[in-house]
Amino acid sequence: MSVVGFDVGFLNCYVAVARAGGIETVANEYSDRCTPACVSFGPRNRSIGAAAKSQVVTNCKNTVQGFKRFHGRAFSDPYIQRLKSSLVYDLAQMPSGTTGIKVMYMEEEKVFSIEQVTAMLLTKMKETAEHALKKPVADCVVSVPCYYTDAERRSVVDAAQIAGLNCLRLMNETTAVALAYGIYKQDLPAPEEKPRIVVFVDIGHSGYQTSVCAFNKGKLKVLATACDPELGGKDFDEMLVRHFCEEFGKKYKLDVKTKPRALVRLYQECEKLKKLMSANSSDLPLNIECFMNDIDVSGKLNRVQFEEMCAYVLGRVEAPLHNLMEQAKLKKEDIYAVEIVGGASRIPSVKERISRFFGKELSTTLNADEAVARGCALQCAILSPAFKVREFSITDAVAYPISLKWNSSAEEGLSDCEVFPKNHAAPFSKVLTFYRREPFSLEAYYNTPNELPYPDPTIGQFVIQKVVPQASGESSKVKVKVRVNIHGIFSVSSASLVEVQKAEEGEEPMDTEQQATPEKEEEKEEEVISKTEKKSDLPPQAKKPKVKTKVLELPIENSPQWELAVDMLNLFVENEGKMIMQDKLEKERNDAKNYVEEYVYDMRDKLHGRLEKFVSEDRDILSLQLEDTENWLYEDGEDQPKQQYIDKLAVLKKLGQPIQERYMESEERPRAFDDMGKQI
Ligand code: ATP
Ligand code: K
Ligand code: MG
Repeated sequence: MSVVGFDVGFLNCYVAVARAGGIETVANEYSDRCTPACVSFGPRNRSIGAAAKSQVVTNCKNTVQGFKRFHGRAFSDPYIQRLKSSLVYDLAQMPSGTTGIKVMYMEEEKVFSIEQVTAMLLTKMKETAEHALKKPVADCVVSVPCYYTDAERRSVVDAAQIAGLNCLRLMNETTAVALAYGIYKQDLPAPEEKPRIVVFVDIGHSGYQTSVCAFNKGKLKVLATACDPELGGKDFDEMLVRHFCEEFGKKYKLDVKTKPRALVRLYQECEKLKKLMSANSSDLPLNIECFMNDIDVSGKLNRVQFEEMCAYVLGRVEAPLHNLMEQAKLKKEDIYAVEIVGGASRIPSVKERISRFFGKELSTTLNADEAVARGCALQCAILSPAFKVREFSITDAVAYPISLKWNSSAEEGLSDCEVFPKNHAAPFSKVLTFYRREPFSLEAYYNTPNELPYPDPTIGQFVIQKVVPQASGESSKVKVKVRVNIHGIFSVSSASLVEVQKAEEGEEPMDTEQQATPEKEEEKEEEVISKTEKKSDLPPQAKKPKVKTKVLELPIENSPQWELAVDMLNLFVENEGKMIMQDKLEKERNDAKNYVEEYVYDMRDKLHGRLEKFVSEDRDILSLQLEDTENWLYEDGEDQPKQQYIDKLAVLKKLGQPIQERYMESEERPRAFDDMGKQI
């Protein structure tokens, strides 16, 4: 059992774990708690995280970042098509129609699905967690933006599976933040008291999310969420890049957009400048040496100018806040605190606007970068039977209203029904009752297409199979359980047919309406089942003859939109395993090479230093060998199988060993005498 939370950011990822001492954000192999969401492909291996980020400029075409928003999207999605032209790397269509990434890997052109790419990132984060916990990691909680739709969520669950993780919950980022806020609060109102209302704002690199939550002792309930999935730090970078492209065009006659490498460098420098701008209002320089065509470029900017050029972006900060308050039907006075997190929440003018909207100072009591990961780890601890945490119940909210439509009897045509309105509590199950004689199909869809971050409102098709009429020829009562599960994903989780076995004399036949009017029973998951059973009995007041019924489980054919086929998923799991192995082998090969290199430099120094007295005629042989090896490393030895390096090292050590031994002996000798002296 592992207790781990992963914040998979658009730009920055964080890993938090639970240990005896509590929740801790852990550092990667570079002692950095932030792991860049970046994967780089090379001729022999992949690099992931910080190692990949360092290749953004040198290996730009095969270094992939900014892929978080590709999940669950068709390649033909206008969002993907719009982005495609501005990306340095290539996108491609997967056989299923979803989005893939085209790179050169192992000297071959490869297309990886978005699930595979995110899995690679998760593989790295899993290793970071394993290193910290010193044991294998599987159970975890992974963050997703609260505006993610079903297809996006399913895609991330698949990615986790490809990385060998068991994702106990996909957690909305703002909800993770709310949990990190609430669980340690000792002074929350008692359960029967008026709840404490807190607004959470997370503005990261790609997206802007807000939520409003009600807190009582031991529980939190998300009342509403409102987002702008296209507003974040990157939009500010974009404005800066646009500005400097123009400026350098005029000043140096450079067309930056034609050189991907230069453009990538400009983005990096603009992001740095933007961050500096948060702390300084004076003129700040931007200098890049050898930017393009051997030209050094420079420019400068101050905060006032920056805010002017970002006026449009800043103007979009308020709309989701309005929307949020409207949905929750709350007044600004009802808000106890506004907690902000996410890197871009550090931009002074962003803070100003949010603060002005609520007419109050913002709270920054949470770690702006790590709160999401910490919240996920807390959720994992709550879900894990192996870990004791304070009781805390979390009720999330459905982001987009979900409807079902189906074909009623021939005359009636299409019927539909909203099963989960916006902000409905989640996870949640409902039972719908249909009267049918044959298998039928339900289509789930989002009924507010304008709100959706992508064009297709379809969630999926669900066919209730093996439906047969009653022995009497009447329609059968079919109970269909639909739910929004713990990941926030809609599904038809079960279906059953109520078979009337023996109707005793004088019994009324069961409802004979042909029309499928769904009858909703709003219960939290556990209770729904018992209620269903009771419902299959007749109402107690009517002293009608007893009807014996039998409940038959019905198979359901699930076809969620953009679902990754099982055989593909299995293939991806297998391939990820192979790539992990390949990376490991390549690392060992590199390590073996490094050992040779280290030995060469180390011995050469020592031959002129502390070993000098202990070399005899073997010195020249060794010196020559060291020199030869050094040359070899730069030429033929640059790229050899691991064994070659091991053999080379063995040859050198064979020559070096006797010298080292003579030195050790002489070092030991005086000490040996000392020890004897003491004994006497
Ligand atoms: P998302 O939440 O959209 O998936 P993310 O979680 O990767 O993205 P964060 O790490 O929260 O994003 O924030 C990164 C953004 O914050 C970047 O645009 C970064 O430049 C910006 N940022 C970080 N520090 C500062 C700062 N001091 N001033 C301005 N912007 C900053
Ligand atoms: K982050
Ligand atoms: Mg984030």
